[in-house]
Amino acid sequence: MRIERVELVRVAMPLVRPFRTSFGVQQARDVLLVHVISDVGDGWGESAAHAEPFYNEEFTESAAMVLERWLVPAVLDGSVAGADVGPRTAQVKGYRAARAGLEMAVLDAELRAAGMAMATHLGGTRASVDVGVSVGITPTVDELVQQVGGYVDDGYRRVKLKVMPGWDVEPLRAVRAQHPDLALQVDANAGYAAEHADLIASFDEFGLLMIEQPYAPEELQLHAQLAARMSTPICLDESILSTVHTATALDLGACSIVNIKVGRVGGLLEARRIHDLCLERGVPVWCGGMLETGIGRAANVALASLPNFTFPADLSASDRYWRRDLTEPFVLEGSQLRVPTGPGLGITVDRDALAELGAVVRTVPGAGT
Ligand code: NPG
Repeated sequence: MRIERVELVRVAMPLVRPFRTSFGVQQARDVLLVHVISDVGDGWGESAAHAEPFYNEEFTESAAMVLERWLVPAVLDGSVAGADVGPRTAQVKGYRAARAGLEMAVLDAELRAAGMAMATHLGGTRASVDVGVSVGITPTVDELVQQVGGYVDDGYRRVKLKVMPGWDVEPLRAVRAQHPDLALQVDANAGYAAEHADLIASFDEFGLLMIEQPYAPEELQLHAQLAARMSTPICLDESILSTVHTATALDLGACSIVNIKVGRVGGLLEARRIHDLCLERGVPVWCGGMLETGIGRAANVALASLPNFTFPADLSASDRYWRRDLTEPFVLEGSQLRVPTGPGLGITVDRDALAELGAVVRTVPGAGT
């Protein structure tokens, strides 16, 4: 296809409740969408970058700028397919969430034109995927127990708790006491350091599915030491940026489960390569979330339908995040989300919702270029 222009759509989406992690609190998402207009039709993508560079280096403003100046111009010449976005933009280092948004939009346009669903294109094998809910840090343990209870009542059968030094054993004990059989896991977002090893090892008593990213992304040796002394599996998120990072982490014994996020690894196609590598090595994976709108969620659900996505995904129903999503809402069925079957991402972007939320559009190439 030939890409005529790309719209970078920025929209502030208030969350239904604030989301606190070890690195900060979010009240709203500064969402960046990529809308590709081509000779075969259009396509949508979402960049997972957040307003601040607190999860990793990227942030919405930087993602938008890199898209406008380098990534989009790299796909404006000649014929281009989704699979070309990575190679064509390889000169740009990092900015994986920005690149992932562009690749998603090009793939969406290509597959819409071909009449093929994203899940089919990626090799998905499931019609619905198991999902869980990620619960942020709350002002009190009572509020946490109440929130978890509410989500369990909604149907979620797997809960992930955010932990950090000072917010771990006590909340875990309280939630476990109320839900002895719940599939429970924790995520530290790199909030711990070497001196916390004994404390983290004590989480074994809670029968967790896994502990996600206790230490800083580069601390592969520390993760390996922890993995060697714990019965609870270690899962890596922030450490895993590519297939190479995955192979290195596995070789070192730094993790036995991998969280795959489209934005963190630079796109759906690299996500699939990591999935394939882990499948070959007998390592289960699951799909992480970055509080996406229905656009990014549709891509995540398609990815999570691949066979080695063994653990429930961090993909909740639209109403866990938004009063009004930017697409038809994703609805919980049991503890699952249905994989869209329509062409491309299989969703329709709600332009009225975008307009009501005051979305700002920049077109590349802009007038006069
Ligand atoms: O349901 O999309 C979701 C959120 C899942 O907890 C979640 N994401 O570190 O995995 C994470 C975390 C996150 C949230 C990261 C906000 C960055 C910002």
